[in-house]
Amino acid sequence: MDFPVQNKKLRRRPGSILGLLIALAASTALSGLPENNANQARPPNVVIILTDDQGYADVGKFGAKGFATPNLDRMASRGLMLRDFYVSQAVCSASRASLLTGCYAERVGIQGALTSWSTVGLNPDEETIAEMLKKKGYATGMVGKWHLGHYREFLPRQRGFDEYFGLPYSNDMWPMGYDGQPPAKGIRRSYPPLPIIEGDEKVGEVRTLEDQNTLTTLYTQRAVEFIEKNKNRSFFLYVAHSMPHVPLGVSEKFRGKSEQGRYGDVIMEIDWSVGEILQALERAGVDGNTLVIFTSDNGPWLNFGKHAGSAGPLREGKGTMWEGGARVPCIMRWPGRIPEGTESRSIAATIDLLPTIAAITGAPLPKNPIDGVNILPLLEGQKGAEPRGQYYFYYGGELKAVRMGKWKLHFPNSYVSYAGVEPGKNGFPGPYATGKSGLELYDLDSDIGETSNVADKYPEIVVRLQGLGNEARAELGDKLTGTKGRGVRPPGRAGGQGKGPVKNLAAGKKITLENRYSGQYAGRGDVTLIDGERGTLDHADGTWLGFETADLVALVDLGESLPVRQITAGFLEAQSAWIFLPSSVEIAISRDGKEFEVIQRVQTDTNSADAAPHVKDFPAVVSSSTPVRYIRVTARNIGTCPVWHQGAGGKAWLFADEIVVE
Ligand SMILES: [Ca+2]
Ligand SMILES: [Ca+2]
Repeated sequence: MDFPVQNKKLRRRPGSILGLLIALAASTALSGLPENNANQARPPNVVIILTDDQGYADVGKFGAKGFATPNLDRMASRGLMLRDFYVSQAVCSASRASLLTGCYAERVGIQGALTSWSTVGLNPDEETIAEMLKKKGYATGMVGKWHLGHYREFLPRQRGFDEYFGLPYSNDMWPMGYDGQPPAKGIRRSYPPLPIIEGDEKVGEVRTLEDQNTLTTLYTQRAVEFIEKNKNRSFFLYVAHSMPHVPLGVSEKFRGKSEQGRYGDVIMEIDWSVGEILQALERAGVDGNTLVIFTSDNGPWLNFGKHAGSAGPLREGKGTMWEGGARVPCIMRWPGRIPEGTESRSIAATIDLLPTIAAITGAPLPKNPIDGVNILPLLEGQKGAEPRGQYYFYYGGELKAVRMGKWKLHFPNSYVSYAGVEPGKNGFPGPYATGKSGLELYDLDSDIGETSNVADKYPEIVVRLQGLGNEARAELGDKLTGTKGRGVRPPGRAGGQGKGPVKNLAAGKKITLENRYSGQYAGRGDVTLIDGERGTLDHADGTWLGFETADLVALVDLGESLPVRQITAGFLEAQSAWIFLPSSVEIAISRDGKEFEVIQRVQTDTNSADAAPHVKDFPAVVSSSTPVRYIRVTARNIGTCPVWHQGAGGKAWLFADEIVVE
C-alpha cells in the first residue's frame, strides 16, 4: 500500500547510479509513519545483515581500533555477541551459499568467488532461507551483493526473494582498476561493466569510484523502504553490503571521519546503516518481534594493507581457514527473546542460521540433508548449551582443519598466506606468500592466535580429531586425500540442468579420436561426442572433452551407410577459462572410409569479442543423396592464447561436444 509502483519508472533504463539514488531518496521520504506495536503472535521477522571482508576485530566491541561502531556496539549490548562464529569458507560465494542453505559449501557445490564469466550458480534444487520462509507466507527481500550466479535462472527472485536490488557479484568485478582507472592498454578481456540489478533487470552500472561511494547509502534506503512496506506482515530481509570489499566506497557523510582512514570510514558508514535499519524496525513497531543478525562473509583481505580490515589477534585472513579467515564478528539481537548484553564462546556458524530460523518461525526444513544445527539455545542464553560441538574447515574442496570444543587440528596442507609479505598501498593489493601447515593442534582457549602447535603434547586429542576429519571426508570429500564425498551435490549450471538429450543418428555408434583429451575434462570418454547429450555452459560439468593445445580429429563410423541430412559439431567458447573456438572446422563424409568428401570448411574469427561463455555450432548440410557411413570432424586448436588475452602465450583449450548426425 505504501509504495504501489514507486520503482516501475526505474526499470529497463540503464543509467547512472546517482540517478537511482536521487529517485530512491524521493520515494523513501514518503514513508515511515509510526505505528503501534505489531501483533507479537505473528511469526517473527528476520533481518540478516552481511558485510563483505569485514574482519573479526572490525567492530568496536570486538576490538576495533581507529574507528567507532556505536550502533553495532549498542546492538551487542542489547543482544548477544557470538565470539566463536564461523563462515564455511573464507571467500564470498562459497560463504554465501552456506549462509542461505545451511550447508557446507562442499555439499552444495559452490566454491570460491564466482565471476561475471561463471556459468554455475546455486543449484535450484537447494532451498534458501527465503524459499523456506515463503512457505510460511513471509514477504522476502534482498538488497546488495548476491554472488550465487548471475544468470537470470540463479538470481534472487528465482531463489525465494520477492524483490531484489543490488550487484550480482563483487564490486571489483568491473572493467576498472582498484583506482577506478581503466586497465593497461592491449589487454582486452577484463570484466564487463558492473551491472546494478533491480528484480531481474539491469537498471544501471557502477562505472566510477563515485558510484562505489553511493552503494551503502543506496542499499540502506532500500532496506528501510522494505521494512516500512512490510511492517504489517512477517518478513525476511537479507542485506548483503558490497562494502568493505575493495575498491572501498564511502559517502560524503563519513569520508575522512575515522582515524584509521578510508577503511574505517567505510565501516562507520556500515555502522550507520545498521542504526538506520534498527531505527526503521522501531518506527515500524516491529522491533520486539524481529531477530536481527549481523555478520561478515569472511575475514579481512590483508594484502590490501590500509584498505583491509583486521582480524585482531587471529592468524591470517581471507582465503585461509586459519581463524583470521574463518572466524567473523557476529551479533544477534531480538528484544525479549535474546537476553541483553550476553556473549557466547560456543562454536556456531552461518550454516546454523537456516535451521535456527526454521525453529523460530515454524518453517519446515529443506528436503535435502543440511549441515546446520539449531542454535536457539545459544540465543536464549541457556546454561551449558553447546548445540554444535564441532566444525569442519574446508577451502576449495580441501579439508584444512577440524575443531572440537577448544581444539583445532590442521591437516597437512599449503595455503595462501599474508605472513612476511609487504601489503599493497593506496588501494592496490600486495603479493601473497605460500604457507605450509603440518598436522598441527591448537588450543583456542589459551592460544586464539594459533601460534603454538601442541600436537605432540596431546596425541589422543589428535587421534580424536583425525577421526572427525575422516567423517567429514566420507560425507563431503577432500581433495587433499583424494576422497570423494558421498553427500555432495552439484552446483546449478546455466543452460539447463538436464542438458536435454539431442537426437543423434551416431548415438551408440563407433568413434575414434586421433588426439588425446585432458584427463580432467574427459566427459564419459570418446563416446561423449556422440552420446546424444549436450553439455551445459559449464566446461567442468563432465559433459565436455577438453583438448589442451591439441586439435580434435574425430572419425565416426555409423556401422552402415545411412541417409544423412546434416552434421553439426558443437564447441564451447569460454575465454575467461582459456577456452577458445577452433580456428577452423572441417567436416568430411565417406562411404568407404578411404575417400572423403569435405562438405564444410569454416575459418573462425578467434578474435571475436564474445566474452560470455557460449556454445557455437558448426553445421554442415549433406547435399548429395548418397548414403554416408564415415564422418570425419577436424577442429584446429588455436594453440596459444592470443596477445590480447590475459593468458597471452599460454596453452589454449578446445572444448568439444557434440557431433550431431541427423
Ligand atoms: Ca568476501
Ligand atoms: Ca555429448
